[in-house]
Amino acid sequence: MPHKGPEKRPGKLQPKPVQGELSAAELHFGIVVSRFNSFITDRLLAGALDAFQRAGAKEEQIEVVRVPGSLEIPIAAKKLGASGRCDAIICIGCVIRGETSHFEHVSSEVARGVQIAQLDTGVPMAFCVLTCDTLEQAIDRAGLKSGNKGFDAGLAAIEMANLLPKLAPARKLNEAGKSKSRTARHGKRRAK
Ligand code: INI
Repeated sequence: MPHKGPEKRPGKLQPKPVQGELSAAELHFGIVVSRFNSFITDRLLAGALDAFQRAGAKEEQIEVVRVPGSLEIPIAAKKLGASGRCDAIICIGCVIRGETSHFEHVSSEVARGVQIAQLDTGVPMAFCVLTCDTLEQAIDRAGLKSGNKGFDAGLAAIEMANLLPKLAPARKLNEAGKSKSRTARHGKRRAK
């Protein structure tokens, strides 16, 4: 699946952007799915799997982990990220506003937890936890009027899995075939 190219602007610098391809070849993905509101989360999971399949992934490249509710997603995602098995992880949940403030606690903590998990592990985590006022809003985002957010998260996970290795520290081979860090190459210039 090719990216839509950037608009060409004559007379301006056009550096080539660094970005991840939408190919799942040779990658391993984790999907952490909450069982709470499974009517919605199962549809989001199907959307994510559809994105992986279209990008060429096979079943053995995908690990699905089930947790009771959205609050349990961050710890499972962090453990899975730390396992070193996954190039990217998708976090799927659905929080629907009720009559108490529970909604606020669950939705803010899961977002914070997933962000911490991806920064701590360095494994990109696509955030697919719907936070909706009504069940209808959730249904719309799980395959109806507003598309399937699981599919979108699948594409984000594939793109990030391909992007992050390109952002690793620059290395250059010396005559002996050994890699030399960018700092070593530019150290002399910086020291002036
Ligand atoms: N979990 C959800 O995933 N969605 C919700 O809407 C929700 N509400 O509203 O309560 C919810 N609660 C459970 C929570 O995520 C934990 O599983 C539970 O508190 C046990 O730790």
